[in-house]
Amino acid sequence: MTAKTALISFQVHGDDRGSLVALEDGHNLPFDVKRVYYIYGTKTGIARGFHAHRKLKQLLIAVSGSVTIKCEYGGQNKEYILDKPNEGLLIDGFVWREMHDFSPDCVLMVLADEYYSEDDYIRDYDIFKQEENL
Ligand code: T46
Repeated sequence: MTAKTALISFQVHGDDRGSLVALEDGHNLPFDVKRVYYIYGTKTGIARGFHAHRKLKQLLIAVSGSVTIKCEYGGQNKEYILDKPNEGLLIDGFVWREMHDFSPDCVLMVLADEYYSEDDYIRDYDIFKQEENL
């Protein structure tokens, strides 16, 4: 099975003032971006996600702080710690994802290849497993 999750590193333009990362469609992003959202102020002990998408491609970047992303697809379980503003996790489509262990300063920015649509979500784990095995 083709990998549906992958870490991508971005070039850092650094100088004595600090650092800058640029993300551009058709250059260093794995898809054209239609939507950006960000998750922040997550309370201690709270986990988010617990769903899959039918088609959506997303790139998750912890631009501040850290978060653990748990992914499941094709019988594989993968865990990624995002803690670098110059690193993104690509999640391509049919992957069960959970977000855990947000640091208090975590700002998780997500780039997506489609507009928000609740129809693309599978929020029931049993349905995810059933559809995955079709
Ligand atoms: C994902 C993980 C990584 C919108 O109105 N527009 C949006 O673009 C999004 C993403 C959400 N919403 C609304 C829907 C809910 O009423 O914001 C509320 C919270 O969304 P949700 O509970 O789905 O958030 P998370 O953190 O569980 O999941 C989010 C994304 O929804 C999801 O696509 O992969 O982050």
